[in-house]
Amino acid sequence: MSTKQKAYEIAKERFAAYGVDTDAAIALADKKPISLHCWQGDDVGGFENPGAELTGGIQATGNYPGKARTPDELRADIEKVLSLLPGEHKVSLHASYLDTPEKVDRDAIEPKHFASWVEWAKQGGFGLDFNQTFFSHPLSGDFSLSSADENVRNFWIEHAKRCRKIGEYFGKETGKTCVTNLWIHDGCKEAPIDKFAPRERLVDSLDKIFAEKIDKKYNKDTVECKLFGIGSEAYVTGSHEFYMGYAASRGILATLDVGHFHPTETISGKISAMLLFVPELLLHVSRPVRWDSDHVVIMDDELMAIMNEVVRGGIEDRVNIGLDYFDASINRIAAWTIGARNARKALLRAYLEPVKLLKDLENAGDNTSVLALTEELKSLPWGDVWDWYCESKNVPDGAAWIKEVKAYEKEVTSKRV
Ligand code: RNT
Ligand code: ZN
Repeated sequence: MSTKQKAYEIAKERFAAYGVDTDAAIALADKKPISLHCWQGDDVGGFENPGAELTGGIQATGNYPGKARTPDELRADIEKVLSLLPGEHKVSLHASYLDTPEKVDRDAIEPKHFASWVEWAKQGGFGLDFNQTFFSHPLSGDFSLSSADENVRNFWIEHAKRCRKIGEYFGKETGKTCVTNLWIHDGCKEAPIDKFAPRERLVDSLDKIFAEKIDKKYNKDTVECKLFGIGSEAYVTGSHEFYMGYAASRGILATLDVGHFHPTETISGKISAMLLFVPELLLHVSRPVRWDSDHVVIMDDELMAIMNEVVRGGIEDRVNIGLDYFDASINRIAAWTIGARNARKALLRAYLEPVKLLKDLENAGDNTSVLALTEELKSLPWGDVWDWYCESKNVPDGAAWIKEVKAYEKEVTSKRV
């Protein structure tokens, strides 16, 4: 028996004392898909124009060498990351990551431009998620779907409609539902006098985009709100209230990004309220440091609180988990791996909580015991359960995976110049 297995056997007994079945917790944490965001691999660059500037009020800082330059390189990098992660995954693509030798503008993209991604996903046995790309384009401007310029607005409406069809194609081909996320950067540096007009235009654009019914078995639509961005500090058309109302009234999904709220506002606190009014959520698991900085996800209080909410609420089937951050200052494969492992680790930890026991105590009005117990649970050996989970899936532990990433850097990414 390996050291990790021995430690696991002890941990198993410790958790059993609280009525927690660690084997069952591992199985549940393992099967919930986490969507890996393709854009960590190349600083949100995409493959339309090499070297194009990232716009839309988001920024990837750092110039660590070795970012992926082609779809093949990006796929190889993601495969490396996947080999270092336990559990089910999906891969989330942006429209700007199309794979075609032709020049195809955003209002002309078709499923065929993503065929190589689909073949790859089928081979890997994982699903794909999708995102319309409104930023980093000559027509992005300050406003896209809420633009006063009808030509600009129509261009983006067409783009968004096409993306839904690509999402449908992903769903049909992979056999796994695609979640297509719509985020626009629209907003301004100073508060406009007329705050209604852009929002009225956005409602109109969205209604046009979502007019075509697509089978939810293949594609589900979600809209992502935001508080501010660089250059849109004072006004964002697609605010939280805007999309909350829109998603609830249209019966579509809403996306909650950890970094899109005031610094003391948490998305973990919003999940139970939102799910009473929207059918499902997409979470953009990220880490904001003072602003929407998209730092690598670490094992912080909010990550644990998010996963606890998902498990305590028994809402796994209505919460889609995706990652969204981009750090170009450290090895990108490591950045991906750290965040994705942490998300899974926090999920496993949440499944190791004696939820029923805590709820019973709460319902009996024994808040003293609830607080005492939740604090005691923090030091149970959940790390031993995680380590055994990884070992049992042949996934390397910390020290070992870092070595693998370093070897890959030496052999592959450092040669990309
Ligand atoms: C931006 C949003 C959005 C993007 C990605 C690249 O603030 O969070 O989700 O990060 O689409
Ligand atoms: Zn996001």
